[in-house]
Amino acid sequence: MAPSRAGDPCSKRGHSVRDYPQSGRIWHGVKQPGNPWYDGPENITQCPILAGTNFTYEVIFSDEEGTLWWHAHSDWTRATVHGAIIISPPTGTNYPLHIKPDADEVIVLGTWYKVDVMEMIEHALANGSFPALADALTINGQPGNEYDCSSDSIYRLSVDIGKTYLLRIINAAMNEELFFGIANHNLTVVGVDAAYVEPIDVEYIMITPGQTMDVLLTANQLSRYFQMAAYPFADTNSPVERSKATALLQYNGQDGPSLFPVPITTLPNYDHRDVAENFMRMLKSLVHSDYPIKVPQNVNTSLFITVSVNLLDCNGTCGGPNKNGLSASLNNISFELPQVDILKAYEEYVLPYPVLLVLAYVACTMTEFSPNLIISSLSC
Ligand SMILES: [Cu+2]
Repeated sequence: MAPSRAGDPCSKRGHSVRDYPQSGRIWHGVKQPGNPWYDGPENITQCPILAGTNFTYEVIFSDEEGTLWWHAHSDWTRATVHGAIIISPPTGTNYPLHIKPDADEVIVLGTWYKVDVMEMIEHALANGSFPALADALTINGQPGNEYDCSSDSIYRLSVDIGKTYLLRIINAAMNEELFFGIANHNLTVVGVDAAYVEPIDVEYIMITPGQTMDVLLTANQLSRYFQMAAYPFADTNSPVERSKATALLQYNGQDGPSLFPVPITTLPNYDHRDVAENFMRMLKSLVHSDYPIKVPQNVNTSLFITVSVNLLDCNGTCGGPNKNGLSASLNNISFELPQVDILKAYEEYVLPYPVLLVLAYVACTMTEFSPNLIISSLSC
């Protein structure tokens, strides 16, 4: 997607995803005030884009600055088409603090499946089982040299010594929280989800699915090649991906064999929970006069919200743990699409959209658990 300026509207044409009968596009993290009709989830805020047709979205940017992304949004179609949204500071202004990168680079971390992801998730939903694990993790579409036959197509990021690069890192993986780092290079995180944060210097980041991070990298080393890697963090008993995607940071004008890059040794074990938690605790919004943070000072009500994947007793017929079925919930209440057609109700009864959402919520909370309720909320 072409770079946008903060506050600009923008149009984008969304085509149906090839091979799938219907889809939508979501502008992940764009707040779109008063514009939910162009947000993307089909049958909630828009009709699906049918195969062979297209639909032009109007995307409204407000106070986002930095990196976001878009993706197909029908069940698991986001594993297929997705891309970066880059939002520059408004015309006439610049990045806050001392952020003056010499160049930008988008780094998309992803997952790759050999199976048809839509067939696979349909099977998992019907069966109450875990969805299949990815066949590979990827960095800008390439799995790297730790997978068979992938050395030739490894992703390479070329840099000049002495320059600073703004890496716009997007975790587009379906479910994996990922550690990411570059051998012998510190990273300075300056933005998360298109909002600036107090800069933090780290050896690696931990980025969750759907999240974006703007990270400064200074090319200050003397070898030719350095390994970069993405590796899952998962402190769970559920099946998890345990492979590693690799790529190369390569210095222009330096010599050295590419088969033996300086290896990355600082990534923690996949289940290193303290490390992941410490990293998340370090992230704080930037306090800056040009970017005021309006945090409410008085809290009237505390909300306790538990996000879970429950086990559903289905008399030994399901494919989850101990032949139970998996079912996602918020505070032990799962979601099922309401019988009311929200779009139609809006058109025919002209109820305000918030009222319809409340009605939909009431309808949903009255719904009993059923095995096919692992909905796309697991994704975004
Ligand atoms: Cu999303």
